Amino acid sequence: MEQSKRTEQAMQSLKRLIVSFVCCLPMSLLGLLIMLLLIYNSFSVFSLHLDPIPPIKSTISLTHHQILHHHSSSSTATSSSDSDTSLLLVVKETSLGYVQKQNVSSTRTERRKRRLKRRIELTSPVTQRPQGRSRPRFKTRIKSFLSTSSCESLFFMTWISSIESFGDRERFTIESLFKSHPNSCLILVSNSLDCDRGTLILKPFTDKGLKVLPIKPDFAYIFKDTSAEKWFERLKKGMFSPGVIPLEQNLSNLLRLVLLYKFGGIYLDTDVIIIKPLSHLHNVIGAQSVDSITRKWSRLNTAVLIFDKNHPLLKRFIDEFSRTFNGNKWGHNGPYLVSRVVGRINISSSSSDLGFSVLPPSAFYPVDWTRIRGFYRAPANESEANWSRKRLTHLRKHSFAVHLWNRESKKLRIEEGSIIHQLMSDSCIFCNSSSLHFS
Ligand SMILES: *C1O[C@H](CO)[C@@H](O)[C@H](O)[C@@H]1NC(C)=O
Ligand SMILES: *[C@@H]1O[C@H](CO)[C@@H](O)[C@H](O)[C@H]1NC(C)=O
Ligand SMILES: *[C@@H]1O[C@H](CO)[C@@H](O)[C@H](O)[C@H]1NC(C)=O
Ligand SMILES: *[C@@H]1O[C@H](CO)[C@@H](O)[C@H](O)[C@H]1NC(C)=O
Ligand SMILES: *[C@@H]1O[C@H](CO)[C@@H](O)[C@H](O)[C@H]1NC(C)=O
Ligand SMILES: *[C@@H]1O[C@H](CO)[C@@H](O)[C@H](O)[C@H]1NC(C)=O
Repeated sequence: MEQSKRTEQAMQSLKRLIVSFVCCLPMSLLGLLIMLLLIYNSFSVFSLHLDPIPPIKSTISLTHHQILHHHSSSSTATSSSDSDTSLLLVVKETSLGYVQKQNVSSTRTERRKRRLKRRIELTSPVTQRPQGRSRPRFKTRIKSFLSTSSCESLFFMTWISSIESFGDRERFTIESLFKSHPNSCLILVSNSLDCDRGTLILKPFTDKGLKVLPIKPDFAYIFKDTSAEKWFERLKKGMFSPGVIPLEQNLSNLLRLVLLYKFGGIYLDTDVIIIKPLSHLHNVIGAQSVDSITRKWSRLNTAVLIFDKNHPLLKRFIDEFSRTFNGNKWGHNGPYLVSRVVGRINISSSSSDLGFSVLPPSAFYPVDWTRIRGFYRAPANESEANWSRKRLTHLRKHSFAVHLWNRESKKLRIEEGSIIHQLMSDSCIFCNSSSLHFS
């Protein structure tokens, strides 16, 4: 009796030990593993059979905002004057090149596969645990969060990266979100923030009564009943070969689409500052650039997405992702993907009503990534100060959010008096982010 109790206690503490180990295992290792899996996937996914897409429908529902016309080039009729679109086609048609199909019967591959499987089981309880525990846990946690939170609107962010790399600037996106939407809820889907350390990072928000839930993704559950399900099955079954880089971005591209498709709401990248409430926007995607001659959008972006649950456009995005995924090309599965899909929609066809709007760049992408640098610098003289003032007035009037293009801007210091500094001062809650300190 005594002994069995002691054994049980020992088992309990062992379990706790394993769980805490798994939780705080360096995410870089997990990232590396999944990435390697991805490489296998990138050549096997092309053999996926997918159901044909239903007939294309679309009509633009007007908001108070100026709506850009759809870029109505069919895939063959792209004019060479539109460099963005031609670039799109080039990207789309490049083949996988060096990735070779492996000889499955090779014992080396088999061994690799077994080793990988074992390591995934160790590092990722979420993706591998068969059914039972993890699935209902994700689902029930989200359900109970939503049912107890009375959310005015629902936000999603994803962080499929290490907890160490979640810094002040990422946290600031959350600050700006709650500044404009204090009664909303945020579901932060993350493989690294759903543990004690993550809870601590978010504690300033929860202490203020702001509703944020960090939750580990159960990909099998999230992707279920979409075309991403098969894609993910293949990813999981995949072998891995050494080489190539980050899965995070690719997976995050898919995750945002499926989360909105399943739950509906507002998706935000972690390098966005919200400057105005988004709550009255429905089913919108933002253009990041506009053709200077035709005034039609030339590229859409996915850093901010606002869609109802089960929206047919999201389904098309997901289908396109599953069908054309290419882990070797930057942007192919994100901004280029949505541009491809929306570009194929014929809005003049009157029978169509997908019901979504394309907002002009001023809505979410008021500054191009090539010019973001200027937003971080303090004005050097009077005429720059004048320009900066005008720009700010314009932003406050016409923009809902500012995408900061983290890839370009994360190393930039935020100078006092710069546009970004002033926007951050407007949108902060704690106003003590280290980015706002200038000693
Ligand atoms: C998936 O990974 C990236 C591209 O950014 C490649 O460099 C990786 O190269 C991969 N793709 C993405 C993110 O689309
Ligand atoms: C795979 O490897 C085995 C043994 O190494 C060989 O007999 C077989 O022909 C190979 N198959 C292919 C498709 O290369
Ligand atoms: C900012 O303030 C919050 C809430 O008062 C606090 O929890 C957090 O540690 C502070 N952060 C910094 C960087 O000082
Ligand atoms: C779009 O639809 C209209 C009306 O159905 C049709 O006349 C037109 O040819 C279509 N355009 C393209 C590019 O498919
Ligand atoms: C202000 O500074 C910019 C760049 O530093 C310079 O190009 C511009 O001529 C200056 N304007 C005036 C009025 O000094
Ligand atoms: C800046 O704006 C002020 C007031 O609007 C104006 O008087 C001044 O001439 C402007 N300075 C420059 C260098 O444009």
